[in-house]
Amino acid sequence: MDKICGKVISDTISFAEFKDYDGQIVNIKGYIHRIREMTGFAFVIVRTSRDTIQCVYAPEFSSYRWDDRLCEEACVKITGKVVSSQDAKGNQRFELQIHDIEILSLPAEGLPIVINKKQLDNIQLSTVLDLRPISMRNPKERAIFKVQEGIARGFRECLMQNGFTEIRSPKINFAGAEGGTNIFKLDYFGKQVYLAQSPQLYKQALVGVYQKVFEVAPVFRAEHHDTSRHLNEYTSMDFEMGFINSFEDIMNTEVMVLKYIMNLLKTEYKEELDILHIDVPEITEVPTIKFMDAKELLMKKFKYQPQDMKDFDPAEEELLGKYAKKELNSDFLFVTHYPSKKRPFYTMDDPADPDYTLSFDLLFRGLEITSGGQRIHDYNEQVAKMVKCGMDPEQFETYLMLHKYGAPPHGGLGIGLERLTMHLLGAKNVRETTMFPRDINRVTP
Ligand code: AMO
Repeated sequence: MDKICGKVISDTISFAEFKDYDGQIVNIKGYIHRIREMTGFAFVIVRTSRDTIQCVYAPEFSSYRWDDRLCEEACVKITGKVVSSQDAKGNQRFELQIHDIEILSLPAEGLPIVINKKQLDNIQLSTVLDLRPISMRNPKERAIFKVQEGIARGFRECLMQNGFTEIRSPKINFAGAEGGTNIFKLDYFGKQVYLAQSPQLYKQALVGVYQKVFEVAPVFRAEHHDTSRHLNEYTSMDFEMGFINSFEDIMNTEVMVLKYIMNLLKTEYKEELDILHIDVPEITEVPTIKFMDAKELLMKKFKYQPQDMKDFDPAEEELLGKYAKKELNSDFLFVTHYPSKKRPFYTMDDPADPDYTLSFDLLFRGLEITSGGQRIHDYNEQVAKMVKCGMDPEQFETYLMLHKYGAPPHGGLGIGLERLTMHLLGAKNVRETTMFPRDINRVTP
């Protein structure tokens, strides 16, 4: 009987390993990204998981005979010799002198768009999204989501290193956590349930178990409008921490996490940052401003007449972003103490002024990327707030177990991964930084 012992033997090397194999014969596997036929030789650019590798074919150093079936997007195994040289700036460059090409698979058809340029030129976003499985093969598109991987990885790594436990909350829920009309209703064997708007109720419950928890997972918002910053499904990076001294502990933890993420990107995602020309923000400290002071600033300094004194519109966020950059030299700005009427039922009111809350948003280059704050931990206080919000506490019996049976002072936040990526890249539409976006008009691919 054959047995599988988990020993993985690789017969190929990555481009990063080329420097260790200078002058040696190696194998690589990948897609043919481009073929450039020259007189007497040809460049075959091979796209591997993260790189594009220049391979050179010339009959003088290869007994291989060119196969006319070779074409773009053919999957191949290439055997060749690693050859190094220096470019004009003195940097070491590597290429592969082809000795043999084995065709592993051939595409059935030619691609409907050109993907082998540096970026997708003159292709509308809707087409890029319609063709995501292949448009993402373009090195620039691919880099976007590698950077996004780095952000989520940094969030997870940093919190794990700081004693947080990773949790999994259900996405089919008995009630909404965030209020509002943007909730998807679901028929669950004849019963009405809802798709999770956030892991809020569960991350709070689990503070009662693990004290510090986090989750990176999809959440659902039935957004009725088509905007450049709203998705119907997005990835929420949440954490919740117990035994806090004040809601500033949460903001400090977020700044620590953001510093970690930016540093990780700079060290391990340099290639992608270069491809995307990303300007990684320097974070030393993040300024804060109270909500009402921000409103006053908008009115006095920018002569902006707000429509809504309980929240910001996108233009106000943009102005605050400009103010933070120009006057405070920061890409980030915490706005704290939002009005009680605009924050969800679980938010703790400020004891010094109960019309406002111990909550905050974080703006990044003029866009809200985070909401967070301290939560109510006292049972009676939470029940009273629910009643005040017109909710039925009985419906939330399982949520209230936390409060009834003992909850520490606690709080947390949620960061929209796609929004953070969007403003890191300077993209105009959140769909550009969403692998397979779901919006009011799109559920495919
Ligand atoms: P909130 O509803 O403000 O707070 O969401 C937190 C963050 O999620 C992102 N976000 C979105 N991203 C894309 N499309 C959307 N439709 C969308 N809606 C929100 C934003 C936002 O800042 N439970 C609280 C968080 C907490 O207090 O812990 C919550 O979900 O970046």
